[in-house]
Amino acid sequence: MKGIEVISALKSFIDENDVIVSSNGNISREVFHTLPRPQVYLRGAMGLPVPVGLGLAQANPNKRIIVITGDGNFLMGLGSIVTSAFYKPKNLKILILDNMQYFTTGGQQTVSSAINYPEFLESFKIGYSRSAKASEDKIKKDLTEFLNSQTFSVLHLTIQASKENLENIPWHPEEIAQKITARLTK
Ligand SMILES: Cc1ncc(C[n+]2csc(CCOP(=O)(O)OP(=O)(O)O)c2C)c(N)n1
Repeated sequence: MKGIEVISALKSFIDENDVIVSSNGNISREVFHTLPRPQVYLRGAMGLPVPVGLGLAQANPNKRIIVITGDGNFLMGLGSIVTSAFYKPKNLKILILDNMQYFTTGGQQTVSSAINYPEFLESFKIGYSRSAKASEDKIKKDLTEFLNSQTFSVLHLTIQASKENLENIPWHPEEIAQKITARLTK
């Protein structure tokens, strides 16, 4: 499956109690054009989706925070998975969309292939973790288990790299921050 297909499949699982944090580049664009707005679209800032998601989850225990991150972003901010696994916020869900490349900047290879994700994630005793290839016939089941587990959860899905020629997000980061703050303080 392509990343945008996985993101589209998420649509029927989320509501206004959910806040999505998307990693910079292609994934933020796909989230912007596919899911309800506003969400936390990171722009420019690489490596930050998990740390930002962790902070939001701790500060907003009544919201479910769903981080959607590329493998490049995930690996750049890797330390924060350890912190997240230590605190295990029940309302934090991390979805890694792994195309094994920095797709946004031209498809340079990441070091994702050096990681055995099932063993790596299990080693932190994360409440729920699963690593699989994203597939049409399993995606609903995978998303249901991942999102319904009443614990800190990580789902690592390998995806097919794909470009959808989506327009850039027209909102400046400050505007994104204002819109999401308004949502969170409502
Ligand atoms: C610190 C830093 N280094 C490099 C970049 C340039 N950059 C923007 S997006 C991106 C690739 C992100 O890769 P990944 O998270 O795997 O997502 P994908 O593009 O594959 O969807 C890079 C290298 C940046 N914005 N910040």
